[in-house]
Amino acid sequence: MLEKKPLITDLYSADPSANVFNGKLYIYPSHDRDIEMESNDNGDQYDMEDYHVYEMEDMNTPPRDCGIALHIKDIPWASKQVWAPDCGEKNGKYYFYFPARDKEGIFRLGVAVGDQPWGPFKAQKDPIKGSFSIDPCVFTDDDGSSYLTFGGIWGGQLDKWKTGTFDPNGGEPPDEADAVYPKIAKLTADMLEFAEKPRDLVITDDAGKALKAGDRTRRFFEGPWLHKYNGTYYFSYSTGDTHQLVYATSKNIYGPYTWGGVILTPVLGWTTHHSIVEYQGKWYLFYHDCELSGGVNHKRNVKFTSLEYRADGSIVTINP
Ligand code: FUB
Repeated sequence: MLEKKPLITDLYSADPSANVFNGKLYIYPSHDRDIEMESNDNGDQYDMEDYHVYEMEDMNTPPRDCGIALHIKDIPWASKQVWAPDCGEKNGKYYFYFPARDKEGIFRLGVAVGDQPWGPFKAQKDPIKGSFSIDPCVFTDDDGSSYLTFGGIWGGQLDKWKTGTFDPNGGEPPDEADAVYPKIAKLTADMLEFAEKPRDLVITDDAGKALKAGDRTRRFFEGPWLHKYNGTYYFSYSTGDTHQLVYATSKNIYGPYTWGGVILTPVLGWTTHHSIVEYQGKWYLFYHDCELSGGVNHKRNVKFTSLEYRADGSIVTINP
């Protein structure tokens, strides 16, 4: 049984984005390095340099490492920290989205293009124009339009962009103010740029009020994922310092999204990050914890487990 077990055991892996291409499941994780570093709130310990892609035939066979798909030395604009990626497909080409710090130390989003789901991917010369922060998730809707949702506060810098420009002294708003919003932007037809200025993706409580910054067990922190189930959009994410994976739903891709509940209670390790995918007729949650390293925050391992919806569309909370 592979469920809830480390899937990749020869190196550390995290932030799994799982996607199905050509009838096979591909995992796009971060590749955590086996290095000694102190943890801090800036996330300096997540000092990753390359990406591997993994292919899974079925849920009983360990994934196959397809090798290095992209290395930071081949990303002209990046200086360090290639964090959580995702991959989308259009007209037989594969578009690999990733965050990295630029030469000024500001996180930007990049895209690299390949002919196969496993790469290799060739990075564009510059980051996506107007991009910032981390954790891009690409979602293609039924009409073929693709969107990026993205963002992450603290080390992910989203809270330094509240005014629309980068403020190195920015941070989370006071508890009683609205929480920092994750972002959503439609992509151009060639998948390489934003077709619009990124919009706020607002998450509300049941009464329609935007979640407050002090609502730390529910407000957005990082690791967005967007999927559709029975005609409803599900936006899911990590609450960061309260270590939960949670979701909110909407009938409109741009939101507002209404609070839904907890998907996964805290795992071993500080970060929690996920994706949700349907494969071979069942729904799965891909996530990570730090089991292999005995709890070292920046030495994580990817796992998966089954995910269930109730008849009303709500997601059954999973205990890791
Ligand atoms: O892996 C580096 C960062 O840690 C990711 O970008 C975040 O989502 C968190 O998992």
